[in-house]
Amino acid sequence: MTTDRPTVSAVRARPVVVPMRRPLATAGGAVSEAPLVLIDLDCSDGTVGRAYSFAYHRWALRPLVAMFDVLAEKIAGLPLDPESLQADLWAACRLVGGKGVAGQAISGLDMAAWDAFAKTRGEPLYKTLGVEALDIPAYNSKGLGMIGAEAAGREAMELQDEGFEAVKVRLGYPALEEDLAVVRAVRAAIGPDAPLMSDYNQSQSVDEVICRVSALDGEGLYWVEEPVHYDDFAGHAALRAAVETPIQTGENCWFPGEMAKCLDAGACDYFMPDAGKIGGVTGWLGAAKLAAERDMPLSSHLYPEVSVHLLAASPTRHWLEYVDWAEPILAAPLPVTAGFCRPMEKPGIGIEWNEPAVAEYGL
Ligand code: SMN
Ligand code: MG
Repeated sequence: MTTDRPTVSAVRARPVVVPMRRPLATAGGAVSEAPLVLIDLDCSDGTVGRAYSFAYHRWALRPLVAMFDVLAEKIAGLPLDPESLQADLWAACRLVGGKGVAGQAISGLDMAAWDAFAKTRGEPLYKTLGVEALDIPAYNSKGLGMIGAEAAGREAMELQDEGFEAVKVRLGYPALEEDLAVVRAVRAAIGPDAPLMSDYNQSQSVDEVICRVSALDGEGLYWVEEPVHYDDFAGHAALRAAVETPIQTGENCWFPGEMAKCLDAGACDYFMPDAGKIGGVTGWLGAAKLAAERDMPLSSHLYPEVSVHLLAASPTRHWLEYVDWAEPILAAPLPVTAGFCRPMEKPGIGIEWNEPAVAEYGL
């Protein structure tokens, strides 16, 4: 029992819809604005833990906020011990289940609790996790939705000009020839050596994607992400056996338990947890341990501000996905220097709200 710690006194979960500079059309659905839930976790000593949760769609904000509100009641008055708070939230959700908005709320509360905990120690999160700050290679994922070959070539250069070498392109056009044309246009724009990631957003059947990735094998893609439905692990493995391009997946796996099933099935060459679905910081630490045991390169999905700390704490760290979708409501964005990001030196994750912007975009 950790009686010397402050306790959780209240949680505020505020919905905002932040405009996106480059709306992202993916083969799994369009994201044209960033719907976020901003979490403030107040503690008895005045510390405030902050994190946000990405809701994907505006319509998903209401149930997500409601889930934050009801789960917050389960931890009010308890000591600020992030791992034991997550255990309590899991116990509360055992019958409901821990996927969907429940899983996102558990993960978001966990991130806010770790932020508060690191702040009570007066140190950045990476230090609380017992590691050093590191420069993590980042790819620019802020654009290259499904916009066609010509526009994709132009946009790829813009994305590089923002200070990155590596970029990610979304695929899954109606015909294979279009996927090929887009990849070739982007490659011609970024040069032969720049890492080029690609993402099918769960859109293909196993047979179709074997055909497509076989055709793309000679194009030098760094990885092909989520080729089929995220939990068709056997389908991922069948593709992997048939092609040479590395397979990346994981952004939709719930908590380390589902990740373990994915890895057991031999579904991927690389894995990319989403901090908002893998169980926040606590879940990520479990994912990092699993990845280390199996020598599995680990990249992040969204949430660059917290993920840069988490990758520093991951022995098999690989790439940080850089998006700027929360930037308008943050007091300061995560800096990028020549394609690398480093955890911020502020206490906790390093997230502060830009309150006038929050008021402007709040619902
Ligand atoms: C993605 C991210 C966020 C919303 C939609 C799609 C994409 C990615 O899968 O990996 O960046
Ligand atoms: Mg993806």
